[in-house]
Amino acid sequence: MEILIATHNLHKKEEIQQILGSEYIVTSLSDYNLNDEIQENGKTFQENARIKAEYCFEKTGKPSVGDDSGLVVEALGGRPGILSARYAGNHNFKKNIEKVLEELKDEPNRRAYFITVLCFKDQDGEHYFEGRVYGNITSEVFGDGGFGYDPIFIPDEYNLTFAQMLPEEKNKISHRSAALKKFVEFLYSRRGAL
Ligand code: ITT
Repeated sequence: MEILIATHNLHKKEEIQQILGSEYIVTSLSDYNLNDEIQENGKTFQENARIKAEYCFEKTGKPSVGDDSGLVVEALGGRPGILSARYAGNHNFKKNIEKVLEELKDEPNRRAYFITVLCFKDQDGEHYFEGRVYGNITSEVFGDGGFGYDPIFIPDEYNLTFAQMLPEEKNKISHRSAALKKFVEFLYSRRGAL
């Protein structure tokens, strides 16, 4: 069975292929030359994930997955949230981190979580899968691995930021892998029921 992922990011495609295993063929927007800028103008992670999945399904008719992720900071009323990628500058990780640290200056409540929402869409409808990882925001940057807000996020029960961990260590506990695992369980249980 083929599953089309609404991304041009080859790392995302590979990660999903690894988790789904060889019984599934994972394709991405690049495989279909779909180069339109998808307007992620939803108000929630769910809406943005659905917009991406619907775009792929309408263009190709293939079972499709859209995803949206971000960092939710309690003391900031949930920001940067769905604005995570462009909080201070579009995909400018350094500026985005600086803005969060500045806003949290003198703020004792450092609680936050990363979230991923996946939307799977096929001819039978839509299904959503959510993964979260809870932790705390540091007061300065630590580590240079990963991407995005990794250098300022320490997951619960660890002493290191995501950016100080090996990629495989992060992937084991990440919001993205938690959502993907739920999606795989759904695919397997659905296959069992057929
Ligand atoms: P595509 O939509 O092109 O796939 P994106 O950067 O928008 O790329 P996401 O929706 O997954 O990707 O994530 C949105 C932003 O949330 C991302 O740019 C980061 O700033 C932040 N983010 C998401 N997952 C993260 C992670 O694992 N570590 C650090 N930051 C993350």
